[in-house]
Amino acid sequence: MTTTQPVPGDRYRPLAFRGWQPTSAGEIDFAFDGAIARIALGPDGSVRLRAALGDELPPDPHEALGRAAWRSAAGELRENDDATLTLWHEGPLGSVRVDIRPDPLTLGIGDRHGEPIAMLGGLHFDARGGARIKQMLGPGERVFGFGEQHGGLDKRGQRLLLRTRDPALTPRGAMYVAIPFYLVHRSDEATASSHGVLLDSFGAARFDVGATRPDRLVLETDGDGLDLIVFPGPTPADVIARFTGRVGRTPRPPLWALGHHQSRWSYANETQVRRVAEELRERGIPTDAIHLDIDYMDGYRVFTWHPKRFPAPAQLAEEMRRQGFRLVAIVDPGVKKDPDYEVYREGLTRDHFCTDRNDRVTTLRVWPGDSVLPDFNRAEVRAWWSEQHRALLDAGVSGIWNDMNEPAGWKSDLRLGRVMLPYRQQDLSAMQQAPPAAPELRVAHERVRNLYGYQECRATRAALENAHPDERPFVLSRSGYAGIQRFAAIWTGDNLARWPHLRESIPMLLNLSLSGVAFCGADIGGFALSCTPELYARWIQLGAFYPFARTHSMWAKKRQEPWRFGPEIEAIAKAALEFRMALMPHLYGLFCESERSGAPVWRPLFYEFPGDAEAAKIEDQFMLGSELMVAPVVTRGARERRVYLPEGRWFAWGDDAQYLGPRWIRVAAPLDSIPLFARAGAIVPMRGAVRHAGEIPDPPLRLEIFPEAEGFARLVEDDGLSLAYQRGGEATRDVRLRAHAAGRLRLEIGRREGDFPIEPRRSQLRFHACPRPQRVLFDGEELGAPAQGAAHCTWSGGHLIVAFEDRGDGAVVEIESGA
Ligand code: MIG
Repeated sequence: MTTTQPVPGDRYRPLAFRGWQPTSAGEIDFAFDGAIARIALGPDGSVRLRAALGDELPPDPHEALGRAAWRSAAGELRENDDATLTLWHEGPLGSVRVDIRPDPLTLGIGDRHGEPIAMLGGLHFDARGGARIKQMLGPGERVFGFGEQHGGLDKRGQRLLLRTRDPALTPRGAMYVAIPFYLVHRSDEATASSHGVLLDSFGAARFDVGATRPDRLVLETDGDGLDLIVFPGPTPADVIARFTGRVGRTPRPPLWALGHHQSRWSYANETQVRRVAEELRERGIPTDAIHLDIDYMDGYRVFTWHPKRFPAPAQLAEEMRRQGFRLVAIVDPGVKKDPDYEVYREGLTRDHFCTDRNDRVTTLRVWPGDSVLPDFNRAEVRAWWSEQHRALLDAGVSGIWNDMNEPAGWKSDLRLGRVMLPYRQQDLSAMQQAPPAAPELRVAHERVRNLYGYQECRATRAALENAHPDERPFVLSRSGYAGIQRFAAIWTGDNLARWPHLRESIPMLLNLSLSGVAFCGADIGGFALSCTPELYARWIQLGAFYPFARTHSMWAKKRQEPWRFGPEIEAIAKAALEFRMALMPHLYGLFCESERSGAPVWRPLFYEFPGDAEAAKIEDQFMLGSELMVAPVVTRGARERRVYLPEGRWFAWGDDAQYLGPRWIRVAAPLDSIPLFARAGAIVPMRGAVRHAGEIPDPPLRLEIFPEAEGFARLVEDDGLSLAYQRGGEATRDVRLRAHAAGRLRLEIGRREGDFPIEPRRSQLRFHACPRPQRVLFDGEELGAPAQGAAHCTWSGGHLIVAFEDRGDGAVVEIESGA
């Protein structure tokens, strides 16, 4: 028997192997001296490895997390002559093969043809049950994901700590969100393949991503052993579909939540809210929501309204609603320690707050002064917290913004109007979480810290569901864990109004997207420090494409509404947001797709072009779905930029200039423009710009068509607000582009499926780069110039527009240009 030699001075000790045996569920258990491990295969071809000190694994955490239970697939097992084992599974959802060496435990994971996927080994434990394991990294492999992180797109060469934390304006170290998931991608001509790894650890986790040894990725937990799942690909889309199948996907948001949100710390009274609303409408700047930061509360007591600043919140919300604005209110987890405050009193009586080892309720200094923290890991605490939201929801607040939920606090007070003091992270390591009645269930805060915001958002989402059972909730969160997308959108916290932060928002949001969080965004214009006009222009141009688009800023800086930077910048901001509103059918379709498959809305180039090694390096361009590519300007003073175009034909948005990739090009990017490209074959559903989700666009629908031999789009329409779509209340239509012989183009619009009625309306098709046609046929009938009621077409400047009476029926358009 061989044992791994301990590294001198290493806190981890090697494992002495005892034996293995299959379980009745088709898993394999491995016994070591003082430790146990289990390998299980999932029906989708994923491989789970759990290990812990002792002779029993801790209970599966799915219930605590509200996830679906893990089901092991019945794998086939073979014992080989050399004392190794082969475990495999083949099924409709996925296939995998694992070659296992029991001593020392090593897993070689491969696909069903034996092509290697991942190699893991070197399992060690420290005395407290923290585990360490290593994954081999091949020379061409890049490592993405890890949720919300500073730095570039590819994390190879870095050391990362995943522990939820308020980095307090220092762009370094652990962040608010901890998602211990990564995607390994290899792209070279011969083999492009991806796989993903989730280290399901609720306490701090460490990753050495080839920093110490370039060919090793070292994973470490702080306790509770190891629970790791490898998700096979081969494409990035396959990996993310499997990963989100496990941890959950982004439910379809209400349409209004996809509009622009205007926020500031704080619109601190009703007059300010009214004024900003009025001005947004007067100036015609599209916006759907206004956020209320902490000053709406009475002495920062959560679930209260300040009696002077917000004397009539219900009336305000109602007024806002009439103008097409929703209100989103901030909620912090810290409950003011104040014996006259109902939420505190009740929570205390019911033992709902986190306590220390001596059963004393833990206090933390936050906005209201000394505060206590609800223990969201307990279902009864979550239910109680949900109920508290009535004070806000009854008044007509539509969405909840969960801040400070890492949880964060400090020792010195920060007040509005005073100098900003440096934050200090309170040391919460001694905090215990569990009902005092059941001391054996207590868990040290550090062991479950990363779940704090996740569980809070779970309660918040339930609050909205309870109040409006047939509406889609909107929750925004600063902290989160793997699967947070089931409950909340994520914004990336306090950034600075500086160019590097604009630039960095791209890889940060792309990695969050790859980590399952489709609905994400950064504060447009930067949170802290004052923004320059040029930076704001570039930021709102990019931010208009963020899945979650919110302008937000801190009190100690110049105001940041779109008109604060002069008329030229205001016009740029307005145009950017109008474009977002016009693009909404496309954006919405992407969210619908994400709900179904987990596919991110924002995608790095390699996601769509997995075999393109150059694409894998690009971190200042991104795909918005699979058809559009955005190449924002993120450099001060730049009025042009280099753009990488992967394989295929591309159209520049605006002038329809065509390029053949793969190649680098240089494009002009004056201050009022952001380079955007459509892939040939793209069918991009758009509509007329509106100022908010409640307005009726004109035209209601226009398909932007970029001709190619083949193209496909799925149009999804529903009421944008309720859950009726889950009961058939949506209309989907497949649109296909088929170019036959040269000079002939055919577009087929499928019949509507689903129950959502499409009221008769004038929809449009716009064919780009289209030579003057000789004939245009609509359902076989030749079209002429505009005529009342019937379909008609107009051609000018290389665009052919077909307008038709759209009742959701199928249609075929044929264009003959006789070339
Ligand atoms: O201690 O609520 O990231 O968006 O404006 C700061 C005030 C607390 C931090 C959030 C920020 C919010 C601010 N909050």
